[in-house]
Amino acid sequence: MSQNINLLRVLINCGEKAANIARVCRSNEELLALLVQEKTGSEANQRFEHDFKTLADVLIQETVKHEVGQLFPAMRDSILGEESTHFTNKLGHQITIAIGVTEAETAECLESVLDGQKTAAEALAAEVHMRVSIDTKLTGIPELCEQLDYSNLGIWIDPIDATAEYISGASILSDKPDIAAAGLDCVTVLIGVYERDSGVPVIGVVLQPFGYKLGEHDYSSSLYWGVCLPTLQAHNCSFEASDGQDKIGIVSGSEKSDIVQRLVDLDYDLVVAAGAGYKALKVISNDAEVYLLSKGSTFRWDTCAPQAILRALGGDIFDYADSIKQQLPVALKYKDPDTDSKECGTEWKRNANGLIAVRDLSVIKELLSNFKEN
Ligand code: 2IP
Ligand code: CA
Repeated sequence: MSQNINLLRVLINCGEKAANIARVCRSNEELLALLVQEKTGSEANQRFEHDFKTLADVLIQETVKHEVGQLFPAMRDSILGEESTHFTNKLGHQITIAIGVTEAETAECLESVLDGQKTAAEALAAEVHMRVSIDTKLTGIPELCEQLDYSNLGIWIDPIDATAEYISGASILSDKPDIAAAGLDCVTVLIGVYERDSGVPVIGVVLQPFGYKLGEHDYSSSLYWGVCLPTLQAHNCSFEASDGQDKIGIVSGSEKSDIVQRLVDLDYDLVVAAGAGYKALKVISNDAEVYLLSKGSTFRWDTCAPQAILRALGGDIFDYADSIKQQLPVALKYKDPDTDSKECGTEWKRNANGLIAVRDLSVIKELLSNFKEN
């Protein structure tokens, strides 16, 4: 069955459904109250052993798993994300977040997690079961090669990247017109497909659920996709090239000061922005030449999707420490670990050595020759 269904279209629709769920949690009064309780740490929040934002994350992750797993059964067990599906409600009951066959079943499951908040549970379930076909509004989505081996494909999902920005909601601009420093702009949904044998990311879908402001509390998504398969390279990211006047580097607010200084010495005009996905997206959109992170604070779900898009554009995301050590660009890979390391908790999921994301490969060459090991 999956031969006739286009995986990219399915992922685009899943991403938009994820964005809908993210938006609903901020526009539905009851759901927003749960998010805000979390922000203020009010007593009411103690009702949940897990925070509400984690519920939104898990729900999105499970929705994507459910939809892709149904259409592409060979991929079902290789759809991975950050969150576990187990929740404990205030009565101490363990509940597994599961997408039901019907909307009512999903609502019932959510209601037990949400401690009887029926309206909120129903609003979320309605989004989960909504039919989304945003792909039909888009042009240029390619047919994928028929011989795609789905059993060799895995998915990393970050349902809501930059969760702190998602909850706070406040927007803060940077001093560059097209780069936000913090807030809803920095929130992204990241869905990346990688080849399990080679570990190479091949399809990426990145959405900003709050990409376009339509009204005071009304937003629509901006959507970016890229495919970099051996026989097909395609994307929807044809942005104007930068004017070459400023060399912009984008970094985390927690980047080490000596790294920042090195970039400044290389004439980078540095911008601090929240969200690993957002920073990579700013490289995709030509607003920054490089996103450099010298430490291991991102995970596979943060990078798989934007890396696939960057590869479709001729760029890539590289392992920071390894590339410097070898004085060669070493791309991040997503190979499944052996059983032993899987048992070591989350460590194998971390991009432990930091990263360098570029759209133009000449940028990494210059960086490597100037970032020699101490
Ligand atoms: C986070 C989020 C943070 C980022 C961190 C990610 O993911 O993107 O913003 O830190 O690396 O893991 P920074 O903003 O300093 O780059 P999440 O919000 O999903 O935990
Ligand atoms: Ca993340």
